[in-house]
Amino acid sequence: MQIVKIDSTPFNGQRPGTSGLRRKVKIFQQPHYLENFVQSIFDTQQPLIGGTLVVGGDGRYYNREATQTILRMAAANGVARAIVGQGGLLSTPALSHLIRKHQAQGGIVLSASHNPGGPNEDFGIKFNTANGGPAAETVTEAIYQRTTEISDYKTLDNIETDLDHIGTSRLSGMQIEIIDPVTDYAALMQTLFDFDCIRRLLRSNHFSMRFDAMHAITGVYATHILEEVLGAPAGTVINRRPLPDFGGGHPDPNLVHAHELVSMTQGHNGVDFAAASDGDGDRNMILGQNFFVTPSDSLAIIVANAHLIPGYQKQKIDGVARSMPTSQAVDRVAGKLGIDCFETPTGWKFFGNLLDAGRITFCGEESFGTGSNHVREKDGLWAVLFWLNLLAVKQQSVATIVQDHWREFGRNYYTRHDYEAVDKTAATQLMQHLRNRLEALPGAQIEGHTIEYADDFAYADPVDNSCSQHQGIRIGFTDGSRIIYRLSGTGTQGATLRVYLEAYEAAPEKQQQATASVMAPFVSIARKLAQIAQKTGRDRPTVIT
Ligand code: G16
Repeated sequence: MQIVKIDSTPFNGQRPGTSGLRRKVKIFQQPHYLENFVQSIFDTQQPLIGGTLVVGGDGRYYNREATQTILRMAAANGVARAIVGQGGLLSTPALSHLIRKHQAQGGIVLSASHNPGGPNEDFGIKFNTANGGPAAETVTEAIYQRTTEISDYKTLDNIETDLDHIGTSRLSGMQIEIIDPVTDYAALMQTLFDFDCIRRLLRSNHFSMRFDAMHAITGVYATHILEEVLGAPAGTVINRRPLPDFGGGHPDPNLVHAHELVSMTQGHNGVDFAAASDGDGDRNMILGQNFFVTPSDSLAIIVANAHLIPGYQKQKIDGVARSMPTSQAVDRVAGKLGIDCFETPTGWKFFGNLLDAGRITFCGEESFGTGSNHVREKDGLWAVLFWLNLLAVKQQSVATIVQDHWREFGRNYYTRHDYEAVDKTAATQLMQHLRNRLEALPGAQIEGHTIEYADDFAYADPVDNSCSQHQGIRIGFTDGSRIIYRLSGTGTQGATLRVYLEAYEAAPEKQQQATASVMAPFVSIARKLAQIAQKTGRDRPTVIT
């Protein structure tokens, strides 16, 4: 096995977005494209040399080829030990756990998350640091800078690793351990939740559930944990087989893309509980019979009920954090518990420092992400198990738990409108137009609502004092409602404008209205304020969640 140095030249645009570098598969398949990015990781992350690297992905098209490329390059660059999920598979939270468990120096996640997969769809690569979490902006920026000046990369002469058999082998000087992707993660879940209690619920004749793996990575994890360990009836996990193109679907657990699952919850015979996860297993959607739990509410309810769950009974709840566009429901819970509540920019990487410093125990985002200090990624199945444990303890329906929560804390009605594949220049101009108006907005009255504040969100990390600017436009009204505008950092086509809308209702008798009708006035204000139709040519959003 010979180490070879291959000449290369930089590619434009290898700056990671909200969560790693996501591009069309065809772009990644260009000679040297993936290699340049991987070499830039090794060139800038010195502890990996002589250290341990964890590698795995969500099984999407190009996962295996990329795994082989990374292993050859890791060996050629002097990594001492690589831990790889069997078949090149690892869910994102499981990979985070493995980094922490083995005190690895980092990990590489191969995923474009909820984006579709296949030869004409998306692929992605993300570097996680030794804490198990997505690399901070300073790290991703250093990797990006390196991609702009790279002139060669190191690899091994064409050699393939057997990814399918569990065991240890050597590749040049590097030890490769192929491990079962599920075992360690399942063991971690068992330390947090009352499996006996959940088992009784799942085996009861009065309870029915479905989990939709959307032909993505959690099929493997959910089948083992829910059906084999917890005894849920066979068939509880649907779309369980991970496929390179996710069966042609969009592995995004929301009301639009998980419609098959949603229909199973509807009507008198609808299942009592349903949940779905995304491509790489870090997102979750929670449903009850005829009931959808918004991710923002789910976070608030998890925090409010943590004392009922074994893994969190034992620890003090340090604080919570939510991304800025996530509803303020959790703020109210934090207020009542007397704990800190941090508002961070969109992107799980912003929770890392707070978790590492013990400032927060739970965190979450409106984008179907919830997690805790057990790993440094959001964790789809963890959220599902949390809810199952809660249902088992409370012996109430999902709807009752949520509605009781609203009665106690008030309800934050919430919706998000996405305008996808918008012309990039038009989207940038729209944001700039809003920025230009910010100073004039406070005090203005629009359609009967008074604007209290308007700003361009900036975040100063309380742990390392790093500052992140331009993280979205926030417009807050005197009645507690908000409109947020942001451009997505995960799309691969044009720009995606996200408009997040939230309205607070304290009165229980007004908490049962349809979200669309409560939000309608704010949708109208949001469109007018940003001149969405004029600037983007779109008179309606592509996706409403
Ligand atoms: C990623 C990030 C999340 C973020 C989401 C949406 O999730 O990890 O923190 O909320 O993207 O980001 P954006 O609004 O910029 O598209 P995932 O599940 O795609 O890795």
